[in-house]
Amino acid sequence: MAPDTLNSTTTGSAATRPGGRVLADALIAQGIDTVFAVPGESYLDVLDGLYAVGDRIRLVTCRFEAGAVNMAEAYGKLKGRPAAAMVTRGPGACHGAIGVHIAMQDSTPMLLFVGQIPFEETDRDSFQEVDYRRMFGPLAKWVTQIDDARRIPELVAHAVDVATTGRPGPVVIALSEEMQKHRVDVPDLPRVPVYAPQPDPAGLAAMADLLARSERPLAILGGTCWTEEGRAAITRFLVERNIPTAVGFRRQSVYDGTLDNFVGDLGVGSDPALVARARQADLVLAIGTRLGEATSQGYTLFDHAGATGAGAAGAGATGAGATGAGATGIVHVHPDASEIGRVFRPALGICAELNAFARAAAALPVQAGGWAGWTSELRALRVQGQAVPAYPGALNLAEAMHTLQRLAAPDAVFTSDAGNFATWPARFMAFADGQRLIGPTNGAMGYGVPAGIGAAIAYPGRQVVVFVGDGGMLMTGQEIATCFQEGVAPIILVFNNGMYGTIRMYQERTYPGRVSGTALTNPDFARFMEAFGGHGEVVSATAEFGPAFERAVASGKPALIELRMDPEQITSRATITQLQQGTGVVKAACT
Ligand SMILES: Cc1ncc(C[n+]2csc(CCOP(=O)(O)OP(=O)(O)O)c2C)c(N)n1
Ligand SMILES: [Mg+2]
Repeated sequence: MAPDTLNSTTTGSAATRPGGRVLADALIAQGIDTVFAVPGESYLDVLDGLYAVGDRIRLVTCRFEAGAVNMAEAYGKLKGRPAAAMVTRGPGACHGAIGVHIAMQDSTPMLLFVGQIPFEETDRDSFQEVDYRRMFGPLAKWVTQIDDARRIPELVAHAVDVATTGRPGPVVIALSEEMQKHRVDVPDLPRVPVYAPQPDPAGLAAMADLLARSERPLAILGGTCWTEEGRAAITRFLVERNIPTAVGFRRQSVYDGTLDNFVGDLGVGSDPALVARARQADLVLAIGTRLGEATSQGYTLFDHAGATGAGAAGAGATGAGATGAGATGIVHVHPDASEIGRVFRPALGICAELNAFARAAAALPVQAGGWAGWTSELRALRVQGQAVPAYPGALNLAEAMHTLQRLAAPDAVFTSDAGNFATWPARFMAFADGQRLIGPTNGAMGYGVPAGIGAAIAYPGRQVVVFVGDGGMLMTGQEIATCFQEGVAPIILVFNNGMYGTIRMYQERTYPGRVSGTALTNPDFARFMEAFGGHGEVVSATAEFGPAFERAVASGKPALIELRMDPEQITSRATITQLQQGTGVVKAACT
C-alpha cells in the first residue's frame, strides 16, 4: 500500500493533519506497531490515517470484535507492551468488551479505540450512542474520550503510560467522529524513558532475613511484563536457593517448568497434593502474582492476616509476624502498592517493577537454606502427578500431551481457551524456558483461537499451538479466516467431548444425572478447518496423535486436530460416574 504523501508530516510544523492521521502518527510515536480491528464508519478517518502511514503499522482485519480485542490482549501479554484494538461504536464496543475484561483481570497492557458518534449529537440516544466512560468504567484501567484533535498526542501518550505502568491494564479511548476529520497543527509527542521503581534495599534485607528463618518456603510467581532478563534473574534467585517454585493461575510463561525446583501451578485445577503442601509452607514469596481467587484457592490458602496453614497453626501465631524460630507469612512483591495486602496482609510488602526486583534479588548473597528435603518432596509430587494414569477410551490425553511436549518446537507458544480441557496440558506438560503458555485468567471462553493468532503475529515464524474445547472453538473459531488473511498458521487442538464439560462437571456433582443445557451438537471440526483452506485431522486413539501433529506441522497451513475424547473422562482427575457418586475431584475444573 502506498503511503499518502499529502499528509506525511510527522513532526510539529505549520502543516496540518486531520485527526485520523494525527492518531496514526501518535500510535507510531508511542511504539504501537500493530492494530487489530473490525472496521466501522465511526472511525473511517482513523482507518484512512492508518492507510496513510502504510506498513509502519500492521493493520489486522478481524471477523469479530471479541477476536480482535483478544488478539490485541494476547499480543500485549506476550510482548509486555500494548497493541491496539479498534472497534466501532455501540455494537462493536459491546462485542469487544470481553477483551477489556480479560486484559484487566490479567494485568495486560492494551489500548482499545472505539469510534464514537459526532460530539454534537451527544445525549440524544442517537444511532449507536454509548457513554464509554460509564460502560467501560468498571472494566478498564482508564477510559477517556478525545473530542479535540489537538489533544490526540497528549491523550494517546498518557493512555500508553497508564496501560503499561504499575499494574498494567487496558485503556479505552473513544474517538468523537467529527474530531477525526478536523485538521490541526499539533506536534507528535515522543516516548519518554522512565526508570522503573526499584526495590528498597531494606525490603530486600528483610526478605532475606525471613528466608533465612524459613524452613518450608514456597515461591509463587505471576504477573506480566517480565523481560527475558528479568525471568533469567528471578530464575537464578530461586534456583540458587533451591526454593520450590509454583506459578499462579495460567502464569506458566513466567517460569521454566522443566527445572528441578518447579512444583506446579496454583489455580483452578491444581494438583490437590500441591495445594495441601502450599498450606504447610511457612513462608510464601508471592512475586508478581496477585493473590487472586484462583491462585489462592478461593481465598483459602492463607488467612486474612496473611498466615499460611503452617503459621495459623503455629503456637501463638498472630499472622503477619514470625512465630517461634521460623518465619510465617507472605512476602508480596508487586509493581502496584495497592495490590499488596489487598486481601491478605503480608509479613512484608515490596513495591517494585518486577524485573528490577528480580535483578536485585539475584544479586543478594546466597545462603544455603535447610529446606532441600521440602523442595524434593514438592518436586516429587509434581513428577508423580505427571505420570500417565489409565483412562477409559482409546485416546489417552495424558500420553498425547507427553507426545506434544516431545514434538513441539522448543520455542513454541501455546495459547489456551477456558474449560476443563485446559487441565490436560497444565498437568501433563512442562513448558520449557523458550516456550510460553498464555490463557485468560478470568476464564473467558473464546480466547484461545484469537490469542493464537495474536501470538503468531507477535512472534512471526514461531510455532503456535492452541488448546480449546468444542464449546470455545465455535465461540471465536471463525477467526481462522484471519489466519489466512495474515499468513499465520497456528495448530489448533480441539478437545471434543460433545459438551460444555466444565459446567456439566458441576452439574453432575450438584444435580447428578440431570443434564441441563450443557450437551453440544458439533460440526465436523476437521472439515470446518478444511473449508477455510487449512489442514484438518481427527484423532481418536493415542497412537494417532503424534503422526497427526507432525502432519499438521508439515502442512505449513493453519491446522486443526480434533481430539475425540471419551466424554466419561470429564477431567484428568474424575469421571462422570465418580462425580455422580461424590468421589471425583471437582476442583479439577479449569474455567
Ligand atoms: C464467555 C464465557 N461463557 C461462558 C462461560 C462459562 N463456562 C466455563 S467453562 C464452560 C464450558 C467450556 O466448554 P468447552 O469449551 O467445550 O470445554 P470443556 O469444559 O468441555 O473442556 C462454560 C460454558 C465462560 N467461562 N466464558
Ligand atoms: Mg467440551
